[in-house]
Amino acid sequence: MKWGAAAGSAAIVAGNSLPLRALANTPETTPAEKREAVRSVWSACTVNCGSRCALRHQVKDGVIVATHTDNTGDDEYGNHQVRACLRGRSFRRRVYNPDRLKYPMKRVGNRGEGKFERISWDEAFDTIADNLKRIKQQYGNEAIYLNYCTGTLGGTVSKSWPPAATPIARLMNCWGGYLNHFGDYSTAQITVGLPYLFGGSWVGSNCSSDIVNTKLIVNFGNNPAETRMSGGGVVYQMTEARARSNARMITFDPRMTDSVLSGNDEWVPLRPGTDAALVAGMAWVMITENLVDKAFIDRYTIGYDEDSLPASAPKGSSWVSYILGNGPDGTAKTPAWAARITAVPEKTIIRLAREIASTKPCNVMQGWGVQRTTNGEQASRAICMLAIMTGNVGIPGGGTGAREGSWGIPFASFPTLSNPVTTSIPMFLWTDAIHRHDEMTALTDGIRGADRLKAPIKFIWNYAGNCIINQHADTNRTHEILQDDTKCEMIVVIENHMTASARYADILLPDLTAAEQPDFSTNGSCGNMGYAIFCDTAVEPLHECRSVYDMCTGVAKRLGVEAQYTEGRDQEAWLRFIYAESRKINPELPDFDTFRKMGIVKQTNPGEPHVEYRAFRENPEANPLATPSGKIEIYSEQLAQIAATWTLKDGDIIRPLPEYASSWEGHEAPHSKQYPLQMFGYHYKARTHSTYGNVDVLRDANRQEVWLNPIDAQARGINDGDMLQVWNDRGEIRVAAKVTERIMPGVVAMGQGSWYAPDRNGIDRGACMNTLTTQRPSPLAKGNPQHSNLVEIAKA
Ligand SMILES: Nc1nc2c(c(=O)[nH]1)N[C@H]1C(S)=C(S)[C@@H](COP(=O)(O)OP(=O)(O)OC[C@H]3O[C@@H](n4cnc5c(=O)[nH]c(N)nc54)[C@H](O)[C@@H]3O)O[C@H]1N2
Ligand SMILES: Nc1nc2c(c(=O)[nH]1)N[C@H]1C(S)=C(S)[C@@H](COP(=O)(O)OP(=O)(O)OC[C@H]3O[C@@H](n4cnc5c(=O)[nH]c(N)nc54)[C@H](O)[C@@H]3O)O[C@H]1N2
Ligand code: SF4
Ligand SMILES: [Mo]
Repeated sequence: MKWGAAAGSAAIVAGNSLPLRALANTPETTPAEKREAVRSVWSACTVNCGSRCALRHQVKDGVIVATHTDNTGDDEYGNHQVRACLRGRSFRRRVYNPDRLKYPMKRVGNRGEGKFERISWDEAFDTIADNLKRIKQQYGNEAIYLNYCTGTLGGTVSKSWPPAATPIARLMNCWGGYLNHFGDYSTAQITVGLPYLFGGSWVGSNCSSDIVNTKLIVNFGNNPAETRMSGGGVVYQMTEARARSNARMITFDPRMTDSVLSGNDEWVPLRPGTDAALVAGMAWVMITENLVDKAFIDRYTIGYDEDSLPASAPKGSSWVSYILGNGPDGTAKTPAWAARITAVPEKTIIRLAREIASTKPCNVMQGWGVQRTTNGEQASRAICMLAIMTGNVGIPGGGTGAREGSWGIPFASFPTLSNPVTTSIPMFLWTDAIHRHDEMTALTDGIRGADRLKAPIKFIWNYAGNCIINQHADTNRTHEILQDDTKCEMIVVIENHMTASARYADILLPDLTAAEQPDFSTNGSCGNMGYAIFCDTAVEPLHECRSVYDMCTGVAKRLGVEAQYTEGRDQEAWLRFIYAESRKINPELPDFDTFRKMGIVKQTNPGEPHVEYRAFRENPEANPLATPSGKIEIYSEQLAQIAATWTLKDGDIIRPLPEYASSWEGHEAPHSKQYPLQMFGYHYKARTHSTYGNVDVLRDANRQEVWLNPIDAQARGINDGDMLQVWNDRGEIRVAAKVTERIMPGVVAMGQGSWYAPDRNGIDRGACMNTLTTQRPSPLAKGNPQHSNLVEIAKA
C-alpha cells in the first residue's frame, strides 16, 4: 500500500466526487508521426522505482521505433504531466535487448552455470506441474515459496509484488496455497519499528504536497531526485511545494546526493548507522535548553519522563533519563558524545537542534536507506523523536518523521483468492528456510502465523525478480546454498532477460514485457494527484514469449484447477472485470473504451493534502492511536517484552526506547580495523535496481563507480578513474574509482543493482553490491541490513 494510497490514510481515499483532469486531453498523433504512419500506443513503465510513468510507444510496422511520454495536462502544478525519466523512455531497448529470452528452457548444467536447453511450452508446464505435485505430497504446500519479486509491481494482472497480489498467488491459492513472506527489502526495519511508536501496521507521514505549509525540512537520507524521478513523482511535488513555502532544507546523509545538489540548503554528512546518536545529541540540547514542546509531550505520549512511564518499566528507563545519563548506561548524550560517534561537529549539532526546535511547522522526514541497516528499527524510531519532541506530529506542514505519504486513485485489483497456508517468513530469510528450516521458530527467526516452520523451501516461484542472487545479500553464500539441488529442488524463473537470477533457474520461462500485453498501471508515489494508466498492446508478443497469465493457466490446467483459475476469462476479460469493479468504487472513471483511448486518467485528492494523525492530534481521547496505550509510545512495553523473550545473537539489540545502538558491522565494530571503510549501495538513477541495467545508453551515461573521498584515495594511492578491488570476508568486486568530496571520509558508496558477473576466481567483475553484503538479519524485523558493510579498497 505504501507506494500508492499509503495505508493508514484510508480517510483520504473515502469521498471521491472528483474532477477528471484528463478527459479533454486524449492523446493525438502528431503531424510528424502521421506522415511516417506511426501509431502511438499508451503503455507504462511498471518497474519498482516508487514512481509510475505513462509511456506512448511509437509503433511503425509492428516495431517500437521511439517512446514518448505523457502529453496530457500542462506545466501547471496540479495538472502536470506524468513524464517518464530516461529509463522509461528507453523501454524499447529492454523489449529488443540482446538478453531477451526467446523460448522456454530447462537447466542442463549446475545451478548458476547458465547452461540451458530449449524445451516446448508443454514440457515446461508438465515439468512444473509434476514437481509441484510431488513436492506437495511429500512436504505440503508450505514447501512452495513465492520469492520477493518487484520487476513489474506496477502492473495489475501482471503484478509481481506483493506476492499475495500476483497471478502466481491466485494459481497456488486454487491448489492449497503457498508459504508467504512479510516485510520487504525496501522497508523491513522501519515497517516493524515505527508501529511500536505510533501503532497500526504502517506509519506514513504527511503527503509531499503538504510541504507548501512547511517552514523547515529536516531530511535524513531521503533522495527523491534519484529515487522518485517521475514528473508525477515526489521530486517534482517537493520542488513545487518548496517553491511556494520557501522551506529551508537540512539533509543528513553521508553522501551529497542529487537531491542535495538540486535545491538543498545545508548538507550535513554523518557516519552511516549513527542517525540515532545524532538525534540523541540534539535531544540533549532541546531538553537542557528547555526547547521541547512539553504540552504536546504531556498530552500525546508516554515514556518521555519518569512520570509518564508505564507501571512495568524499571526506574530510569524514560527518554529523558536516557538522554541525561540517568539511565542504566550512565552516559549523558551530550553533543560532544554525539559528535564522536557521528563525525558531525558539536557546534553544528547544537545550532541545528536549536533551529529545529524553534522553527514551526517543521517536517522531519527520512528515506529508507537509514533503516536498511543492522539497527534500522532503532534508527528509524529515533528520527521520529525529533518530530515528537518538537510537537510537529499531526499538523499541516509537520510530519511524523517517516517518509512522505501519497494519495492514490481508487482502483480495484486482480482478485487472487485467499491463501490456506497461514505461515509466513521474513522475506530476507528465504535462503535460511532452504537449509535450516527446522531451527526457525517465532522466537528465533520471527516466523509469523505459526510457532515454527514445518517444511523447508523446496520449490520457488520467481516471477519478475532478481533476488535469487543479484538483489539478495551475500551472492557467494546464496550461490553455495543453491548449489545443492536436493535442498531447494526446483526454481522456476519467469523473466524477460537472461539475468543473474535467471541463470539459477531450473525452468526458465520467457515473459512478455509491458509493451506486449494489455494491463492497467496505477499510482506511484505521486503526492496529491493520483492516476491510472491504460497499458495497451503496442506490439505482438516477440519470439515464443507468453504472458504470465497464460503461463499460470497452462499450469492450472495440469493441476486440475483451470476453471477456478480463469473463471472463463482471458486477460482482456479480466481487465474489463477489474475496470467494472473500479468504476463501482470510483464512479468518476470513464467507460472502458474511453479510458483505453485516453491512456491516462488523473484525479486530485479532494480537500487539503493528507496530514498523518490529524484526528489524533485534534482529539486524542476520541481518536486514540492503535498502540496499547492509545498514545505515542516513546517507551514500548511490547518491545521490552520481546527483548526479554526472544533468542538474540551477540550484538543484536532490541530496546524499549529509540536508543542509539552500535552496529556489529559499523565503524565501532572490532573488525573495522581490518576493514576500515563503511560502504553502502545507494539506489542509482542508472537503473531501477537491476532492471534497465543492460541498456547500453543508460550504462554509458551513468558509470558504475565507487565514490571515495580524496583523503581515503590519497592514503591508498588511488586516482579518479583507477580500477579498484573492493573486498571483505564475503567477497570481492572490481569497479572504477570516483574520487569526490561529495562523500565523507571513511565512507564509500556505489550504485546497487549492477549485474553480478563473477569470473573464474569468483571475483565479481559486474560490481554487484551484494557480493559484499551480509545475510545476517537485523534483530527485530529480521530484515536486510544491506547498507551496513565494512570493506577495504586498493588499486587493482
Ligand atoms: N545491496 C543492496 N541490495 C538491495 C537493495 C539495496 O539497497 N542494496 N535494495 C533492495 C530493494 S529496496 C529492493 S525493492 C530489491 C529489488 O529487487 P528485485 O525485485 O529483484 O528488482 P530488480 O532488480 O529490478 O529485478 C526485477 C527483475 O524483473 C524483471 N522484469 C522487469 N519487468 C518484467 C516483466 O514485465 N516480466 C518479467 N517476468 N520480468 C520483468 C527484470 O528483468 C529484473 O530481472 O533489491 C534489494 N536489494
Ligand atoms: N533510480 C532509482 N530509483 C529508485 C530505485 C532504484 O533502484 N533506482 N529503487 C526504488 C525502491 S524499491 C526503493 S525501496 C527506494 C529506496 O529509497 P531509499 O531507501 O531512500 O534509497 P537509498 O539510496 O537506499 O537511500 C537513500 C539515501 O540514504 C543515504 N544513506 C545511506 N546510509 C545512511 C545512513 O545511515 N544515514 C543517513 N542519514 N543516510 C544514509 C544514502 O546516501 C542514500 O542516498 O527507491 C526507489 N527508487
Ligand atoms: S523508472 Fe520510474 S521514474 Fe523512470 S520512467 Fe519508469 S516509472 Fe517513471
Ligand atoms: Mo525497494
